[in-house]
Amino acid sequence: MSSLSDPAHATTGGRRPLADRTSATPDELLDWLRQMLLIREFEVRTMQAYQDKKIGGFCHIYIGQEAVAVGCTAAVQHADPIVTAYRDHGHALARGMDPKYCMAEMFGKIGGCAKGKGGSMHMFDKPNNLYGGHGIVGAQTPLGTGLAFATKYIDEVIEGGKSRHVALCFLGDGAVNQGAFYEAKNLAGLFHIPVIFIVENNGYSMGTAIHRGTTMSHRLISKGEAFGIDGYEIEGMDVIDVQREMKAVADKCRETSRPAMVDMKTYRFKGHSMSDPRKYRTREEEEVWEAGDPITRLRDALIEEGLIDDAAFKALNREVKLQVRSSIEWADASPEPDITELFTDVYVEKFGPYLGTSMPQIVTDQENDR
Ligand SMILES: Cc1ncc(C[n+]2csc(CCOP(=O)(O)OP(=O)(O)O)c2C)c(N)n1
Ligand SMILES: [Mg+2]
Repeated sequence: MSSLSDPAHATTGGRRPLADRTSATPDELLDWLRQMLLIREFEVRTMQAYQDKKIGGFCHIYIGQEAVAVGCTAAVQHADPIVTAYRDHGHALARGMDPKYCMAEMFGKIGGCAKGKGGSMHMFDKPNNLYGGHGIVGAQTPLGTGLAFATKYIDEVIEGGKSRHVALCFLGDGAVNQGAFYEAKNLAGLFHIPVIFIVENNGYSMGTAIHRGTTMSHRLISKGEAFGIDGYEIEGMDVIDVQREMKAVADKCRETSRPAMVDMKTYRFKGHSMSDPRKYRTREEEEVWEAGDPITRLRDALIEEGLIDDAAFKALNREVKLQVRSSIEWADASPEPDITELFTDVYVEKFGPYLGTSMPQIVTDQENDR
């Protein structure tokens, strides 16, 4: 097991032939590269737009962590729900949100995915089964358990079949200390709920290094084991490894209808939010991680295998730059929400079709033990 201060952490992997490391097709691999480039370019332009005061409020950049959102999303089905925290632009784009809806949301425009009323921390995309974007640290973890419970309920009780979904619930390493997370894990373990808690362990919560704020920080998965939740440690800087290992985790959870917890080692290359002088970490540490840039890794692996050349890489880069540029133009042109929007989407007026149906007969561990 490597640790955050271990340089090998940022530079291992990537040298074995691709055929030994992945069953992904060349088209899939190229798509992962395109998605990571899109997230990177989107975030660079987001920072510029923030400086230009087109974006207000809190804004957290995902640069450095691209392999996590792209690899995890590629490891599951589109119908499997996803929920995440406030560093959420990457998850939205990896899930398939058109960047123009994401950009307009940050610009506070009606064309945004939440009509411009949520902002950077609240990307929401029901058609793509993305249930936020949440600003309160750890608040999404009970929602993750709830989303997985809902899929299990529909699969088993409403449709009378076998549970066949998993939910991905992303959280930061700071969120593992929130009380809500312990309740979410308890119910997931007790009721056999197929939620995968993916801790995007970038080593810091704002300016606090993980070992200063968290017990057992060298073995985070022990915090799931106490609830009967299987744990996995995955190096999160290489999208090929992330997708392969996450697929194995997800396949097992789907098959057994059990939760899992993943300690996903990663690093944010930028500050916590838009104004952060990063005095709590050294430039040397940053350089070690930057040397393991997930985009460079995949690009080099694909070049080595002859799947792309330098010209093709540049063309891909140009394509995403144009896409992001047009998303900014679209967001600029989108009107602001009308004042009447203040009162819409606040309360649910009509409940869904399942209200009033009976609770599922889920057998708990205790009952099994009798
Ligand atoms: C309940 C709560 N407490 C405090 C905050 C302020 N806050 C915002 S982000 C953050 C750090 C969380 O770090 P981590 O979970 O590691 O996520 P990362 O920013 O590294 O992605 C804190 C304390 C908050 N948003 N919610
Ligand atoms: Mg963190």
